[in-house]
Amino acid sequence: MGVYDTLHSKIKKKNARIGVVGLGYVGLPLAILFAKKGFVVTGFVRRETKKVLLEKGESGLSDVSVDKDLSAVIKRKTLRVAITNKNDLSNQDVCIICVPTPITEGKVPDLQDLKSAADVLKSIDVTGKLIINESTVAPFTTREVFGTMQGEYFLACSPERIDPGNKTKKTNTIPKVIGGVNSESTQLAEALYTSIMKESLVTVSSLEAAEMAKMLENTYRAVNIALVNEFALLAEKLNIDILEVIRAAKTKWSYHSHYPGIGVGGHCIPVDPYYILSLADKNKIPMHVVKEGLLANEKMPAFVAGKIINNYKQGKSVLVYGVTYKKDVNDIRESPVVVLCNLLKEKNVTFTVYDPFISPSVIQKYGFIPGKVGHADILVVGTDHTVLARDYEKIVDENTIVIDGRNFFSKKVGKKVLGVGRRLA
Ligand code: SAJ
Repeated sequence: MGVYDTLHSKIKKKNARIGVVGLGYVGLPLAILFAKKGFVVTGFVRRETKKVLLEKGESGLSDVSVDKDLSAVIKRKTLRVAITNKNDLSNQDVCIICVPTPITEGKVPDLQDLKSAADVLKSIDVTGKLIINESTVAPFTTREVFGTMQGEYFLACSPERIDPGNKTKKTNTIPKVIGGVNSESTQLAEALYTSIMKESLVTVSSLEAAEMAKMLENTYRAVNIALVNEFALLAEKLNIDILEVIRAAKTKWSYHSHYPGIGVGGHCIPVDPYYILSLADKNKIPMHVVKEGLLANEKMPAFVAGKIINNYKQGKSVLVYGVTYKKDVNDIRESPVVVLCNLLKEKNVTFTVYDPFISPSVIQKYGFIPGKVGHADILVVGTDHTVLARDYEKIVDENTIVIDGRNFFSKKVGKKVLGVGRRLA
């Protein structure tokens, strides 16, 4: 039997040993799904501290249901955790790469984690293996980074589509795009994911089509958020309520709602478009809409900071409630609220920061003073955590000014609510 048939049979019989490189919010749920389906899975991490936590059933993710599932598969030994090493990797039949692909300070792709994973694979004979890249990259990256391994192997790209904090959309309930370097690779990846998916598999003709689809879907979101942020700035000037306008606009079938706010955070939406911009620049194709959209989003923290400064004077207590990049997650990466807080510090505004999902020590690590849920003269809504609906009553009295960075409040509270593109006075 040839290498293709051998691997295909192993996958169909669930005998294929699966390695998942990177056990974060993408890799860990994926590894658990395969382990729960009966595959023997090895999860690879870089740090011993992370390995110890995972073996104790501690995922570190906001979604606590992951911890329960993790403990079960660790106990059943269908998932084991290893520090990335060539021996264990060479024992895998499938290697799925789920490592971060951030951008540098200079907003260019940072592929060091991806290349580190590839370097280990390059040091072994990958004959008969299926390598899948789930990390978000621009077209041709998967081919460049993983396309020159030793041996007769298979290569596919299936960009992750996780929505952290989303209780309904899970790894296997979101349609999954798959593109292979050749049809055999696509078919093997399809056979693999079929075993865990409850939603459709969307096969495309190449690695690059899969990579480009991910770039388009996330850049679409970034640019449409920018559009509504720009409309919010004008609406505010014209004393028109942007949320009322959106409610009306979305009655049109072809309008897809996005909402203005303090800014765009996370490791996807403000980051991924810079990958396609970098490729476009190399190919001398200007993408003005993308570039300007990202800049428009990046101006939002300063816009909201301006409202705070205009209403602040020394001695007034200011509480920034919520510092994570979006509601009900414990992730602070690329958070626009961090940008806002640093702007306030530059302007000598005294404030404290409270977030139900972030410990005071982490808040201190970012250089801010941890606060608590208690009366404030100015309440700044940095993140619209669900629990704010309960907490705000302890913060707001009739004289409190609310700077609502996420348009959380639908009715006036305190003295007035200054939102983004709306005010409730
Ligand atoms: N945001 C707005 N206005 C909006 C929507 C979001 O300002 O209308 C802000 C959020 O507050 C956050 C940032 O943008 O700071 C990103 O929000 P997000 O809901 O897109 O959150 P993410 O980064 O967790 O996006 C994930 C992404 N998943 C992947 O990249 C695999 C993204 O593709 C999804 O579109 C998104 O979930 C989703 O649809 O929920």
